[in-house]
Amino acid sequence: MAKTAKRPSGKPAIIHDQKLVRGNGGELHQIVGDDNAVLTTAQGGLVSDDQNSLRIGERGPTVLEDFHFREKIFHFDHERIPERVVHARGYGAHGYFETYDSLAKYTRADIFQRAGEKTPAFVRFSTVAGSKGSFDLARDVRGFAVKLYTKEGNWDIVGNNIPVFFIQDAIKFPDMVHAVKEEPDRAFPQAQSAHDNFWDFISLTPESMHMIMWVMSDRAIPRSFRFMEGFGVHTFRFLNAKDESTFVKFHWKPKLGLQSVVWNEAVKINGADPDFHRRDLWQAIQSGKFPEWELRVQLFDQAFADNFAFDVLDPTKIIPEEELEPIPVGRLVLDRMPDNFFAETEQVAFMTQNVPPGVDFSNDPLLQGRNFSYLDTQLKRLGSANFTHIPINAPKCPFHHFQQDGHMAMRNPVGRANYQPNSFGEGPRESPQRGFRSFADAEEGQKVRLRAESFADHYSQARQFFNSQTPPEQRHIAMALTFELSKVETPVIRERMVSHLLNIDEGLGVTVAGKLGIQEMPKPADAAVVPRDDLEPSPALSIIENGPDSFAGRKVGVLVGSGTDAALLKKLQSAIEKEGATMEVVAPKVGGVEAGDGSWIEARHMIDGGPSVLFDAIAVLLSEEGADRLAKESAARDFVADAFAHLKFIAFVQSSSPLFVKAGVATDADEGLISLDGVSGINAFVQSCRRLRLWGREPAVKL
Ligand code: HDE
Repeated sequence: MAKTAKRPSGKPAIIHDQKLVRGNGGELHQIVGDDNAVLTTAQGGLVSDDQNSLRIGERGPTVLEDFHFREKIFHFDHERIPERVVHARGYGAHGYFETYDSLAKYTRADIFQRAGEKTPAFVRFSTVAGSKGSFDLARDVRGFAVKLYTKEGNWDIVGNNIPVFFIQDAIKFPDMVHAVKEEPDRAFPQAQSAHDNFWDFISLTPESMHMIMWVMSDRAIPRSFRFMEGFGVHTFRFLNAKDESTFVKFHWKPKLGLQSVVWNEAVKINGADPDFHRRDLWQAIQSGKFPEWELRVQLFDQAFADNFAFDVLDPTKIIPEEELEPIPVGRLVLDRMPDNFFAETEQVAFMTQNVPPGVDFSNDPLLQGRNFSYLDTQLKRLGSANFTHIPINAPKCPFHHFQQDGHMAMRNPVGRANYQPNSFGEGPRESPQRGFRSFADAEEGQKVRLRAESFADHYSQARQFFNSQTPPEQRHIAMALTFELSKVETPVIRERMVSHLLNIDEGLGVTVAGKLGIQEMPKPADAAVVPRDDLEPSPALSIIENGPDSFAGRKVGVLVGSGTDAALLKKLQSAIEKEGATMEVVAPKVGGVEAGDGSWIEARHMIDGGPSVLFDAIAVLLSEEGADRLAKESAARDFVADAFAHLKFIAFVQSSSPLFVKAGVATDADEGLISLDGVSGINAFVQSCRRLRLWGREPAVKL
């Protein structure tokens, strides 16, 4: 008999007699926490004792016939599947894509035919180099993989938060990944590119220079998944009903704008909360603040491609947004966490070759290689050719094929004919009209192993990227390079890298060489093509230039102690929440503190567990007595000193001064310190916070 129950998400679902619940995606989950259920084996056998294995006498050996123990340990021993060879650490969420307007002129893909059409989606964000248990704020590229369950099959846009890549040909991918991962003889460093092998490979691979500029920029340390862009990277094709082709590049733009952390902050976040990005996404979705991105497409024809300064098939190049404006075509909203991390986020299988009719590939050699790799890797990881039987990977549209059997087959064809054509009138049959058709491009040429000459310019767009950054961002690139290369123990590798930097920007090369203490300046690297200096800066490439002028989605940490002004705290909280931001209280004890008016203030963190790196701005609301006490605690002093060093806006009441004095931060140091003692203090603080950081402070703190 079936009955209904509350799922964890609060939605009613059917429970079968087997105590299984069906998730929104069709997944079957066991119910845990049902008081009336009797524990069983996986075979359904009722268990009488799960605390003691079966043994001969109280102190004797365990017997082989203990099938319950055997099954339990057997299953536990096999819980792990191989982690992804790259992008092992990831976090996913469900949502939907909503189409703005029909794009029928360009593509016959069903998803783009009707305005307002909603398509279910699953997105997985990831770091690349670290293993599954590494930390979130590694300096790294972020994966941005989107699975769209369209009515004509799954479409995966398996992108990154950076629009270019390290290499031009997929055949170099294993070398590149080996080089960035931990060194094989010592198994460190993990989740870090700051080591000899990586920079050795990079310095011997000039085509990676444009990507290196991006990875050394703050793009590689995003504030959270919600504040980063996504890119399809390669040039794809749209095909319309007449099979006419338009080239297309995909860009995801976060509604909340771009934001990153600073490096010193990243290092500390990794210690304070290695799950910083996961927790951020979890909290945003659980509190109903659904993250959103707009899909924009750069559309162009063959004539544009022929006239563009670089080869549109080269994945180390962008088409600047100022040169070809991306057109908004829809929005992606993430509104539901998976019910089970393993079932969904870990088992989801993204594949670049999953495209619906109306979307097609270009000849980008990286994309061509990826189309081969992603199927292979799923078999390795998920262990069976039937990985599409796992609900997260199954299409949500009707599907009919004759594939059968194999390990863990969950669905098999019924009926007699398991082939076609057949004489029994049993379908399915192919449809030349509705089915996928490739663009009938005319291809000819000799079979060669050659890199196109049009791929040979490795420095010009790296220079353009650097020139498009604001001064703080340029400083960060120089400091990131210095940090990374300072971890390289082989001097010749450091020098070789500097020789490339000189081709990108002489000042950058000289600065980095100076900071590394290189005595004799190397010559600029030989360049196959002389780097161009006529490319216009592209403001779209700067994070700071694309700040949101809004504090929505951000978080303020407020330090309180005994005697704090509760009324002021309340007013501050409502002003912060009015901005669409959130507030968390940090106190000496997590149980909270007694306010000046005798009321009780609940805390979210104790001071050691709530350092200011977890927040976008802070407020310090201490009574004089509270400030005197906390001035003796290094965690409290760091709370203030770090917020100042990380260029955050800091609100305070004058009675907190003793703590500021001990933290070495003058309350009148700059406009980023805002007193809440006056009537307009709260307003001034909240308005300043919209700027996210006070970049003007940076020279004073030398980040
Ligand atoms: Fe991947 N990549 N990749 N990659 N990639 C994988 O597939 C590969 C590349 C990207 O959240 C693997 O399922 C090759 C570019 C993301 O599950 C594997 C090449 C871009 C994810 C693989 C590339 C990406 C992967 C490992 C060079 C940005 C995580 C596990 C030609 C456009 C997807 C897996 C997820 C994962 C191969 C380069 C993005 C081995 C051969 C360029 C976001 O198949």
